[in-house]
Amino acid sequence: MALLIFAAQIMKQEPKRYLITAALPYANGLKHIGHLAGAYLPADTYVRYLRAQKRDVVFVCGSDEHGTAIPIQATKEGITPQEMIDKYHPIIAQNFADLGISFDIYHRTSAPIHHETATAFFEKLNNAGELITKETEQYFDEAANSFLADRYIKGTCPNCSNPGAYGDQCENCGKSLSPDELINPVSTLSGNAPIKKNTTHWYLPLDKYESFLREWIIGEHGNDWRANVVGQCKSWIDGGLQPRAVTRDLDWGVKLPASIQNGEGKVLYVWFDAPIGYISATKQWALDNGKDWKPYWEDASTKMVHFIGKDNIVFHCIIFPVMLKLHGNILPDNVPANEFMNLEGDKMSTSRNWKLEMQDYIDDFIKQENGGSQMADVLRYYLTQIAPESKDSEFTWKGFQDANNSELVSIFGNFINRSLVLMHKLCKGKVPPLHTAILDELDRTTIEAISAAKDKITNLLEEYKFRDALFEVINLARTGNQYMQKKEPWIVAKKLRPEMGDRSEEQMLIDNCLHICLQLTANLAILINPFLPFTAKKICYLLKVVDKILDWENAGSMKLLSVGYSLRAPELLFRKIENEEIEKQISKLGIKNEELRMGSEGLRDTGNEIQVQQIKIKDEIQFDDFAKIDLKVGTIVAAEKVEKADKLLKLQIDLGFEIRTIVSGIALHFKPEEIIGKQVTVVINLAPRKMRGIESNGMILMAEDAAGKLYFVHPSSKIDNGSGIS
Ligand code: B3M
Ligand code: ZN
Repeated sequence: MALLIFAAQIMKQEPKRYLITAALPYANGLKHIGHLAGAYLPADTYVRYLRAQKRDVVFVCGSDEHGTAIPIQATKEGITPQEMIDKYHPIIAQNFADLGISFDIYHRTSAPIHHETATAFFEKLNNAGELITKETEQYFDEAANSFLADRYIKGTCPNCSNPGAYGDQCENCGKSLSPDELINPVSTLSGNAPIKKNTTHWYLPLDKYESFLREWIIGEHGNDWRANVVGQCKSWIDGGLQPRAVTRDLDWGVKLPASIQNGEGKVLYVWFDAPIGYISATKQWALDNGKDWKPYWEDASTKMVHFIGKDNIVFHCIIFPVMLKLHGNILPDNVPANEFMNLEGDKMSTSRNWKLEMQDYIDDFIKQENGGSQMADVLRYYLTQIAPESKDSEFTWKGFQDANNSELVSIFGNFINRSLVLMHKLCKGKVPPLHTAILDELDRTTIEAISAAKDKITNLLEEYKFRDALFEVINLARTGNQYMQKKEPWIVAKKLRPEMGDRSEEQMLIDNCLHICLQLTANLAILINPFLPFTAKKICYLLKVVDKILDWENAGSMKLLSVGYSLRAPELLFRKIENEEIEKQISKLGIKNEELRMGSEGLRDTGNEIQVQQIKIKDEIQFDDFAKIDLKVGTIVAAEKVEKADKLLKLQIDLGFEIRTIVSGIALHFKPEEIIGKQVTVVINLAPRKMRGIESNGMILMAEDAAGKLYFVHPSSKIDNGSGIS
């Protein structure tokens, strides 16, 4: 009993230091706002809050540069894996910086310190007998003379029937897979069905740790971790854990140490080495800053939190914790994983090009500002407001515009702007005094609302409820607006009698109102700072106070601005977002889909016009690849515009044996009525795809001339619908 109480006391103690990690993105392409909203933005918000609390915190992230995702994408781009990671690592790092993601280090898993750390980790576990080796049959591509690890093998997902699932994961339903689970597996190297061949690998015997994991996750953290995280872990554990291979037959990755027998030609499984990347990043950060990295990973008084997306839960809650436990490290205190964020009615996806990349947003909104970062904060605001904390959420451009125009501009920005304008007009540009003798009920409740908001926001941030916390900040600004609206200092000013000077009751009422509004403004700077850091800085500038004021302990104070202090002339914190800007973004999504449909980089929106660039010749294919495409003649029997998508037409195509719905990106080129009756060539066995909520079942072929004009491809004379083309 005494021991229990003691343990509870230890648990309540404030951690001595914090180690915050955000999932290491693969350096194989640009990252989209779904990634940003999933892991990086909530992590950054939390870290900024901790820093404002003056806690000892290190925030680590970096590029994940191993795994089959890297060489596969490099082959597609016609470059080496090394060239690819060297290309994307700095771009992704800069994108994060432009959006205010304040990592203490953005490291790389290709760094020598990481290779050393990961090999030493493996060696320690292996030497201690914690790993087992097994010889098993694995898929092998004879034509390519290569084992088919992870993404080198594709097939149908046993869970959701997605025909393009990878050997390690289905990107459609998020299920983590092993190659053996795929239905109809195919090598992505040659397109052939693979054979099985014997090979030896090292395994982490997860089955031995089922009861430890159950006790730790469900027993210890069943109430303080998010329900979706606990739920996913529980179903994994209930399903029975199997030993998990932690090595691969590949040449790209962290090589097995020379001391390991039969380790030649093998590398660590990417999901073994990548989370160790958090450790090597901490080591590098410590080296760069003259610190000791060890307590962050070894001392129980460290609070470690992993911010990730839901597809990474099993790795961070089951596999990595077992590795950490066996290696003698601390375990995470929480893993606040987010669900997915959809975009305009459809799942965000890199492979289908349905996404908004950070880079696109930066180019279109932030670079336009000439050095300002107001628009970075607008994105941060909207993404936090719709954060998929408990269920999938949806980014829409209309929602983005509304969040900016009706909340940031009309509530938050408006309150601060009015406070400054009126202070300049009615209080000679100086912070007016507070006349306590005449404070009324409304003044008092408004003052109380400030410290109440601080308490609520603090508690919500401690519980990783960023959406709700941000709502409370805006609510405080709303309270400020209502207060000012009720006090109407501009009306009171009309009753001012000049002969009374500053001592008239009217002036004192005005003073009190603006004193409270200005102190509230300073409080808003502190409370908004973790979410919208650029805005917080701008408020400090307007109030002529140093950033030090943003320390969290200052929130709730009514003495942040000294009486008589002169403030800067007001400047708008946020600008209105116009309909045209939003429409342009929506139609860009249409163009992106069209690019994909054309299978080339042919079309690019350059802002004012659509330009045609040279079409690349794609890689050579075998006849068998071509023969997989089923082409048939059909006739367009109905066509209509797709709502809110300038580029898309919804077509009904008569194929003789059935009428198909196909969504096609040709609306800029043809009016619906002029194409009815036209014969077209249809790819009829293309996997169905949703566009704007409409399922498209195939694709029509189009030819494009040098000027970008489109033409239907059809037989030289009308023939029966359903006729084959080969
Ligand atoms: N690179 C997968 C991903 O980007 C993987 C995360 C590693 S975290 C250690 O979602
Ligand atoms: Zn699936």
